[in-house]
Amino acid sequence: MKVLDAEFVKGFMRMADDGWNQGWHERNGGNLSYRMKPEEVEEVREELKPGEWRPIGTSVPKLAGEYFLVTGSGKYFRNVIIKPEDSFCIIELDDKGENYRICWGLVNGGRPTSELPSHLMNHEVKVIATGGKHRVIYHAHPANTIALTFVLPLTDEAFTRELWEMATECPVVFPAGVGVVPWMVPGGRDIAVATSELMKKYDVAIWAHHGMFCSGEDFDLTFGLMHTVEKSAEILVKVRSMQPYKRQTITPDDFRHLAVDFKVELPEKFLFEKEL
Ligand code: 2HA
Ligand code: ZN
Repeated sequence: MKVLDAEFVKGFMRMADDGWNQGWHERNGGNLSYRMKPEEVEEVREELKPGEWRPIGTSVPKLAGEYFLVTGSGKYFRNVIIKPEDSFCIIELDDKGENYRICWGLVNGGRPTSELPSHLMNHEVKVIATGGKHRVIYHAHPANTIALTFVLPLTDEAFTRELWEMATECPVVFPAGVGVVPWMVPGGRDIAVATSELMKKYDVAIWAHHGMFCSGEDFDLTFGLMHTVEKSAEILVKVRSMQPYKRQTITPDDFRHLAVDFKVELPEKFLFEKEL
């Protein structure tokens, strides 16, 4: 089968285009990766033409030999649906998880996303944490979430609690909470290590003054997670723009009752007493 006819590739392209339409991908902002299933590799095998091995910039031994769909460095999400073979690629990892080679795509040259170390280290952590269920890692620049990194304390507790309070579905959609990475230079191993540490506990990591990473089982769940967090952030931005404090909100006991009815575990460390 042709790569562009495969269902998982169509899902990848649709998600990239959805992100573009949300306004989360100015210029070449953001990146997306998908860990392919063995049967999906076989489905498109006829079109795979391995190039030269190149270093990943970190080591992900648990992902040795795996194949990924990844957006290209410097490529625009806006162009994914009209120039797919120029905008993303399929890469294969070597048997140590230290090098990759491009097997399809990026026909006009280029390399995978500058955030490849963060993507692959997050994938590795999630393979272990979810027994291989999670396959999608998504990075975007949603404006409201970024805005909050200028006004809230840069702690997992502050962000989780505020985001949970702004929409009742939030604690059900991300019951483990969200992690926060302080400002760091993007693109390298250090920020990848910091992010993947948080991904051991959470499916969402917020990069201060930069954007967000989400992990999920499939394109719908991962896009939906980013969308839910960003919508909640938008509501908080609106509320804070009207007045500095909330008049009323969802209380710690409300969350405890919700947890029982919706059968989710909400860590007590996020249910502290605080000002509105
Ligand atoms: O330009 O978003 O973090 C791609 C990015 C880098
Ligand atoms: Zn970014």
